[in-house]
Amino acid sequence: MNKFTGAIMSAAVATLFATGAQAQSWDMPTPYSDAVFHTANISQFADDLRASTNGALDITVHSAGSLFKHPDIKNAVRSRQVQIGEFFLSRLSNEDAAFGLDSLPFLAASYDEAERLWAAQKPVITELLAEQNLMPLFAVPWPAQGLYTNSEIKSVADLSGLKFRAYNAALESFATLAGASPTQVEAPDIPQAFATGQVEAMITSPSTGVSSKAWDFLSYYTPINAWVPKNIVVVNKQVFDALDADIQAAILEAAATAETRGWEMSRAEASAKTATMAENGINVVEPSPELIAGLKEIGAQMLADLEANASDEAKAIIAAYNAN
Ligand code: PCA
Repeated sequence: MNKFTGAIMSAAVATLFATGAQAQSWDMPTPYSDAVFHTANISQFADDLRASTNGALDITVHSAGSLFKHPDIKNAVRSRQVQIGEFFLSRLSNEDAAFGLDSLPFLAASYDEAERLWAAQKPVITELLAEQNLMPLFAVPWPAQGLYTNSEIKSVADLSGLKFRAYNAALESFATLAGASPTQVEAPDIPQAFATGQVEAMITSPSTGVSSKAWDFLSYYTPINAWVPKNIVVVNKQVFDALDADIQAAILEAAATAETRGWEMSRAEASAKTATMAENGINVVEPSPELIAGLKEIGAQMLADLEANASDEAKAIIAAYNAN
């Protein structure tokens, strides 16, 4: 091949791979296992984008904390070690209470309330995350959080002294106010933490009860339905801003679809996974009015503490939420 035809061929190859030349391979760490609906939703999001961009954006999902541990995912996206990632939104409550409002007991306890809370949170959180060069793409709730124990819990007093698994600061406060002793344990480590006696009770969704096979180490589930916390997917803003407009549009479209699909999946999970637990021998016991009244007192205390110390942003979200 002479120089001339070589040059023509290179040009042809360059044209042929015009899309390929800009093809992006992204890594996406997530905290939860493949058995969890959030992970299924995110895999579908990645598939949708591979299809809608003709392969120009190829996202590899690294589930269950396999690439980065949950506490490190946000900073991995921030520092561009990865382009995109998922985490439990209320983990960031130590940065600003605005991030943690979906984990306050009985502030927003149904899906409809959770939707209204997210509408109030989203603009504020978008601004706060932009300060860290992060951009939210979509947020999806877990089913309402219920109580898992080894004996029937009739009032808050029955929680006293229990070694309690926690997943964020709000749940730690909640357990402490109930007289229990909280320990932070990531979702994939739940079976191990119960097996070794590190913890003996927890509050989480029926989804996580089933994915961790709660029936192997717990016998009662009390659907107190106290809050509806969310996972959020964020992309590095600098990475996003550098993309071609058509890829950006494809991402925003797939994200909107994933948010709608995720909320639907979550709603369907709540009853289906509670039924799975019952089938596997867990006693599903409706909470007594006394238990709920005691838990609501704790929630009111936590809200009062939060309002005494919270940022103006967090207070504005609560005001906007209550005004609707
Ligand atoms: N499952 C996750 C977060 C909330 C939930 O329902 C967990 O238990 O870690």
